[in-house]
This record gives sequence, structure tokens and C-alpha cells, in this order.
Amino acid sequence: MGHYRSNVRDLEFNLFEVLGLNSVLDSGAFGELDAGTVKEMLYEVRRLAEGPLGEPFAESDRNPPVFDPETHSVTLPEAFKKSCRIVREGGWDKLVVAKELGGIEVPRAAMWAIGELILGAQPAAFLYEMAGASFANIFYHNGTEEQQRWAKIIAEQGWGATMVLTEPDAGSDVGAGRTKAIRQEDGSWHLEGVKRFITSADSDDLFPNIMHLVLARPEGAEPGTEGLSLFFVPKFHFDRETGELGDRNGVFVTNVEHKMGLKVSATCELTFGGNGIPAKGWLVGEVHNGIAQMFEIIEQARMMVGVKAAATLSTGYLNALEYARTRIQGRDIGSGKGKAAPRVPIIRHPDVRRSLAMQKAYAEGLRAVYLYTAAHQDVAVAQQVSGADPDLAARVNDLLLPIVKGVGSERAYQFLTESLQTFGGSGFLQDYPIEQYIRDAKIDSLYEGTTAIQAQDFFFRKIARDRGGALGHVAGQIQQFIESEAGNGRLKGERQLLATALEDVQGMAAALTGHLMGAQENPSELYKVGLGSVRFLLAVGDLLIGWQLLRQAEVAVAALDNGADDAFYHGKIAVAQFFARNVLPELTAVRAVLSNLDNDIMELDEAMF
Ligand code: ST9
Ligand code: FAD
Repeated sequence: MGHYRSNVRDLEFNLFEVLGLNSVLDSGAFGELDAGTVKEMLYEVRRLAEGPLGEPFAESDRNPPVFDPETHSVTLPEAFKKSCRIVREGGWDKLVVAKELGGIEVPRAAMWAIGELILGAQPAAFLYEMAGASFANIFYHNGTEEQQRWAKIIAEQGWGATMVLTEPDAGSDVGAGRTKAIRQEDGSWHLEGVKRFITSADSDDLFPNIMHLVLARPEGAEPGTEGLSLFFVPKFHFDRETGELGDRNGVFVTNVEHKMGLKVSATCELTFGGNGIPAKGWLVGEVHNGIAQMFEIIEQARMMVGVKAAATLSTGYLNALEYARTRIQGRDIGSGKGKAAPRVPIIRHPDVRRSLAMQKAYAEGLRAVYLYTAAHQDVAVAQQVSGADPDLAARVNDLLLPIVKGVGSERAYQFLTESLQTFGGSGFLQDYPIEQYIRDAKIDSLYEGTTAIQAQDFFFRKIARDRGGALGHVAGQIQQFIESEAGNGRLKGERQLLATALEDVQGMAAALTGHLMGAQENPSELYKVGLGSVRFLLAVGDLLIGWQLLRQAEVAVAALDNGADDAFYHGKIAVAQFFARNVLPELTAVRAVLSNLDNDIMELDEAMF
């Protein structure tokens, strides 16, 4: 068996028993697609993920991409390229493309569930293979009529794709970008500048061509993100009617980074127009609306990062669980037999159980949160899951994306270290996959906007600017759950703990909003929002995880009452209770911290750090 341990049982439970996807499918909202077909897809991708797709995971890490500065090209390990081809040959990239580009319409929750299996088994293969199709989609929806034809060519020929924002002096602050665009007489543009950290900017022979979607500043445009426009820049020129490939365009990889993890994903410096050939591009949609257009891509990518993080924690936990069941060490301290007690598997030790329960809670909780979010990416599914109309569903999705990405990446990294700890010293070895999981997962809190950026996006844009609309809707759903009697009283105490957690989070939101209002009089009040925002993001994450786990426990109680006798359902109830009792009370302390924020640390002289 390879490194990857999937949890398709939990994916099915979420999709069909909790979100009720079957009734949406039965209504015909997705044409002929039925629950059986979605399940078959999950089983097939599980077979691939636990088998050939994930098989070269370690080999891909130990043989990172090789850069040739003479030809500006990247060579990838053959074994890894096989993984990429498995994704493509199965047609799994078609799940992310519109029908107009040959795609298959699948509910987003199902699509991300399938995505979890690929991202858990061989995350870099997802990055290389899914970008082309999904970015072609966005290019199609934003493009001129002619560009829509190009998007069809891109999807048909299976190009690779990149998103190109970052520069040496423009990371979080994308608006500081200096790459410029100069209009040509034929309506095209020449781009000049150096971009940094570009994923998949060259990809060996995986694709016939690469579509770079690049933010650049037209000459004379204003500073900041407002002045950025989005350009389509192909690696090779192509016949715009037939798609036949032509000469090399002037966009070249000029370096490849050496990284801590996710090594087989090539992270490249990309130079436009610096090698004697102009880098020719076209303005997407012939409109100057670059940052908004790029954010359509960023939203997909942020979701992907959160699902990747949850996927990695889940396989880390399941590997740790298997080890804990078989590793014999020490005696059962509660057996009453003292030194006469037989030696036991480490899963008998209370601290190992605590750790496994935390890993399970976050792995399954993050999965539930990303799937709830995905449910709000389809009008029909959102209506069924929370009664949100299309406008509200989009705002709920916007609200939850920084949770999926920011909380997902932070908690996955945190609890993967617990998975490693479960293995003792063996976890530190390359004999087990956990050390690679940790190295590969660290990037998730960095790219696509660091956690600090997610936290600010969450508070300023998704809560304050929305006047609490989407947050109020989700809080209303939690309140309804708290007030419901379902579960035959078995979850009464936990509902109370959830009620306190909801109140605590509302108190935190009120405290931060107070500082935001106070900033109109005294701008330094905003520092307090900055000081509290990551804690707030994580606290809301815990509230949502607690709620989702309890919703699942309620479904499990009903299943058991209906005669099912399945360890899976008992485990659902136990983990929800454990999280409610062991984690949710901590939010009261976070509320106290956020209610008493001061600016002392901002006033500290830098020399004192
Ligand atoms: C990167 C890539 O790191 C790493 C991995 C690459 C993997 C590639 C493969 C991916 C495959 C994915 C497959 C998916 C498959 C599924 C497909 C299914 C079809 N939401 O607040 P303002 C916009 S790439 C929406 O004033 P500043 C908005 O237009 C590098 N829009 O910001 C707004 O205008 P308005 C990633 C948003 O102070 C305008 O921006 N780098 C949002 O000017 C200005 O907003 C980063 O992520 C939003 N949340 O700029 C940079 N926010 O207000 C992180 C803003 O009028 N930095 N807009 O609506 C930031 O995000 C900064 O906060 C900033 C600040 C740049 C936005
Ligand atoms: P900085 O912005 O310099 O941040 C440094 C620290 O300061 C961080 O802790 C950050 O949270 C904090 N900070 C910065 N500004 C603020 C603020 N306003 N408030 C609070 N804290 C702040 N980019 C692309 O365009 N395309 C890609 O395909 C791509 N792939 C990548 C792949 C990898 C492996 C890596 C490492 C990066 C990739 N990136 C890509 C770039 C990535 O998105 C940036 O690294 C990220 O946005 C952070 O920018 P930075 O590294 O310049 O850090």
C-alpha cells in the first residue's frame, strides 16, 4: 500500500447523509448525474489515489525539478509525470471546466471531494493538471469572442497554466507590482518585468503550451492594484484559428527555487521580454479590470489550498491511527495491575488518545467546513443546505473562503505535528510519510495570501464591508441547530457549549467592530484589529468546526436509532463531544483577550524586540 490513506466513507457521509446531495441530484439540477455515479467517481479516484497516483509521492520529493538555464526549461521526474498523466487520462480535469469547453457538470461539493483524494495523494499533480482547465474556464468567461475561441483551443489541446502576480517587491502587496505593459499597434501588448515564485511556469513535456495569466501595469496606469490589468501570455505563439503551435514567445523561466517541501511543484522566476524576444500578450476581455479578474482565479486557488491542507491532515491522522494500533509500548496506567499489567498498543495511552481525537476532530471538521463552503458554490445545493438565495450563497462562500484557506492551513500544519508525534522517533524518519506531509503542507499558510492576509480579508471585507450579512446567516444556522431538539437529548450539554462559543465569537466580532468604528476618530485603533484578526479567524474556525461536528453527530444519532450499528457513527458522536468539551470552552479565553486589546506592543521601540 502507498502512503495515502483516504477517507471516502467520511466524504460520502458528508455529501449524502449531511448535505443531502442525493435529493438535489434527484431533482435533475445536474442533468442525468445521480448519486450512484458520484459514488462511482469517488471509488475510482480512491483506487487511483491509494494506488498509482500516490505511489511516486516520495520519489517526486527526493528528485526535485532540474532547471537548465541554457534552454530555460524544467525537467520533472518521470515517475511524477506518470501521476500527472493518470489525472489527465481519467478526464478528471473535465470536472472543473464549463460545458462549453467540454466539461462535465458536477456539484462543486462532489468536485472538491474528488479533489481531496488527488490533493492528498499527489498534491503537485493537482496543481499542474487542474490549472489549465480551470483557468481556461475563467479566461473563457472573461474573454472577448476571439479569446473565447482561444480558451476552447486551450481546453481541447490541454495546455498548462499559471497565475502570475508576485514580484520581488510585491508579495502580499500585489499593488506594488512594477511589471509593465506597452500597447502595440496590432492591439496586442508587450510585457516587461520579472515575476517571482511562479508555480508551474515550466513543466517539462507535460503540456503542448502554457497559458500565463499575468498582472501587469499598462504604461501610465495608476499605482496600486487599481492600475493592474490582466494579460494572456502564451509560452508559444499559436495560430489563432487552428491552434497550431508557432514560435517561442518572449517569456522565459530564469530560475527555479530550492524549497522546504512540495518540491516537485516547480516554483519559478519568470522574465518577460528580457531575452531579446518581446513577451507578447493580450488584454483579457479588452477591459482594464485586472485585479477583479485575477481574484476569480485566486478564489479557486484559495479553496484548493484549504482542501489540500485538510486532505494532508486526514492522511496524516489515518497513518498515525494505524501506527498507534500496532506499536506496542508501555503498560495501561488505568488497569490497576501496576507493573504486572501486559504491554499495550500505544492507542491505550490517554495522551495518545487525546492527540488522535484532536487530529480526527480537525481532519473531519476541516473537511466538513470545506464541503459546507463548496455547497454554497452551487445555487441549488446552497438552497437545500442553508436556504440561501443565489446572492447570499455567493456571499457565504466569500465569507468562508478565508476560513477554508487560513484556518485549514494553520490547523493542518499544527495537527500534522501531532501525527508525527504519534510515531515517536520513527515519525522523524523518511520511512514514514509524515515528515514529507509537514514539509509539503507548510506552504499552505503562505501562498495564495498568508494567514495574516486571510484574517484581514475575513474581517474587513467579508464581515465589515458585508455589514455582517453572510456572517449573520451562518450564525442563524448555528442558532437554529442549538435550539433544535434533534438527537434525543444526547447532545444537550454540547449544544450548550456551542451556544457559549457562538456568544463568545459574537462578542469578539463586536469588540473588533468597536475598534474599527473607533478608528474614524483615532486611526491607531485599527492596530487592535490587526493584533486580534488571526486569533479571531481561528476562533471562528473552531466555532464552525464544533458546529459541523455536532451536526454530524446528530445525523449519527439518528442513524444509530434507526438500527445502524457502525463504529463510524459512534466515532462521529464521540469526536463531536470531545471537541465541544475540550476545545470550544477555550473561545471564552480568546474573547477575553480580544476584548482587552491594547496598543502597547505597537508602541514598543523596534530595538526592544
Ligand atoms: C499564488 C499561487 O500564491 C500559489 C499556488 C498556485 C497553484 C496554481 C494551480 C491552482 C489550481 C487551482 C485549481 C482549481 C480547480 C477548481 C476550479 C473550479 C472551476 N475576493 O482590498 P483592496 C479585489 S498566487 C475577491 O483595496 P489592495 C477586488 O476587486 C499569488 N476580490 O486590496 C478589490 O476591489 P473592490 C497570491 C477581492 O489593498 C480589489 O481586489 N497572492 C478580494 O489593493 C482591491 O482590493 C495573493 O493572494 C477577495 N477576497 O490589495 C496576494 N480581495 O474592493 C495576497 C480583494 O473594489 N494579498 N479583491 O471590490 C492580498 O490578497 C491583498 O489583500 C490585496 C491587497 C492584494 C488584495
Ligand atoms: P511578504 O508579503 O513579504 O510577507 C512577509 C510576512 O509579512 C508574512 O508573514 C505576512 O503575513 C506579513 N505581512 C505582509 N504584509 C502584511 C500586512 N499588510 N499585514 C499583516 N502582515 C503582513 N505567486 C504567484 O503570483 N503565482 C504563483 O504561482 C505562486 N506560487 C508560489 C509558490 C510557492 C512555493 C511560494 C513560496 C510562493 C508562491 N507565490 C506565487 C507567491 C506567494 O503568493 C507569496 O509568497 C505570498 O503571497 C506572500 O508574499 P511574500 O512571500 O512576498 O511575503
